[in-house]
Amino acid sequence: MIKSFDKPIYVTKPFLPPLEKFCQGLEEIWETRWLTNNGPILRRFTQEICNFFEADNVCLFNNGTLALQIALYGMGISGEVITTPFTFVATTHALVLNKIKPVFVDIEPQYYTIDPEKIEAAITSSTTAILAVHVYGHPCKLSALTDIAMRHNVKLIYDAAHAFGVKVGNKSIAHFGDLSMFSFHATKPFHSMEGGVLVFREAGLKDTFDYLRNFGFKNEVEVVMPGTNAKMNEIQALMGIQVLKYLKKILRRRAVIAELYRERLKEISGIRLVPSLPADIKYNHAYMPIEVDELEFGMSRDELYEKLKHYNVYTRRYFYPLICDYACYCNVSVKDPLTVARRVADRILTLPIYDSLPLSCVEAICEIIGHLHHRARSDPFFHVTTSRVLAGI
Ligand code: T4K
Repeated sequence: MIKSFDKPIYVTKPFLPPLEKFCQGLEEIWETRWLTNNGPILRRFTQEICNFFEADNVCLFNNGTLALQIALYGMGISGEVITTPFTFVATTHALVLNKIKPVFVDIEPQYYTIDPEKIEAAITSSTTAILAVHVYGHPCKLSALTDIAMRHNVKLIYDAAHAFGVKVGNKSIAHFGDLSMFSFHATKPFHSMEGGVLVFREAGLKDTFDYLRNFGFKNEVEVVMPGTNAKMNEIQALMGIQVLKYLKKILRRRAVIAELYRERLKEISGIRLVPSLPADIKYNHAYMPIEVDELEFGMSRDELYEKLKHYNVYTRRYFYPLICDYACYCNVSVKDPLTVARRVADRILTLPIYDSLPLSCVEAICEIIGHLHHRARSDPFFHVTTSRVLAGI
């Protein structure tokens, strides 16, 4: 008898530092009464992030979306930008809110990152940049993208929201392209509750980003450009400092969980796992994506998603629908047929993964998936009940 979980298992659960340690940190804030506006804890956190990335050009923000929006604005990106439709909607919003036209091209089928072969055909005289996404933390095709960006003299910007802690060789992934944005949202392996950071090549952009996140102030009396308020506060910075201490442990644990999923799911027909990343990549296991092949598995991705809820397992369909299919973007003309992106968006499911997820739960989730597969293949009434559930009957 396959049992359901007593409590819901969500796709993620944020790591939290020991409460007493966090309270000790709060005492400093209570003493200084410095809550935001480039306080001492933010300055300390910024230094730690510089050390982490081994980079000088770093600027922290109150979330990743504003960081990306400001990056595009501060770099003067305009016209058209070639990007992926298989991402979180914030990637495209950051372009459109800057009055930039997103030009969607397809993804590659292995790791779901933008397909370099599709980019060149989409470049026009209005193209100013490529905005690629290290989706799920999978590194994009870095050298192919660098080559295209250089040959066409366009900027190469990475939405690295998922990729904190990812390394290529011994180098942080932040060292590729002109700029990378990492999200520190609560749902990420590393977080500061909300937050984000830009890591960039051109030192001259540092002042611009600092001004833009703080109303354009250069000093008390000079406003040098129109800016917004995108500052990280002291409590976010405190959370960031404390979570950073545990990063290695968090990533090690996620690797163990992912390995167990892979081991248990590899034999289930109709479940496709992402191929292991090349040996020189240090991966962060930010997500646990699988593809569901309806014919082989015996039920569709949506049926599986619904059925798992009956067992108290709340997976997510990151990233379905494709961005270009959202109501607010369906008027954007898309020339690429997006064959791979469409297939993947219809089949993708991200399973629960977080450092505190017990291995016994991973075993149980895989057992439930195996059981559902078996029933879908052998029980003639299974699909009838599932379609009633999907139709809300
Ligand atoms: N670019 C990309 C490629 C991104 O994926 C994102 C964000 C961004 C840019 C923008 O970065 P930020 O501005 O967010 O820094 C979540 C996150 O809010 C979002 O950060 C993330 N990507 C996106 C992929 O996922 P939702 O609406 O799906 O999350 P939500 O609230 O449904 O949370 C998922 C599950 O996590 C919940 O069912 C339970 C658990 N959870 C969540 C929160 C917030 C907790 O246990 N505790 C929590 O505090 O967007």
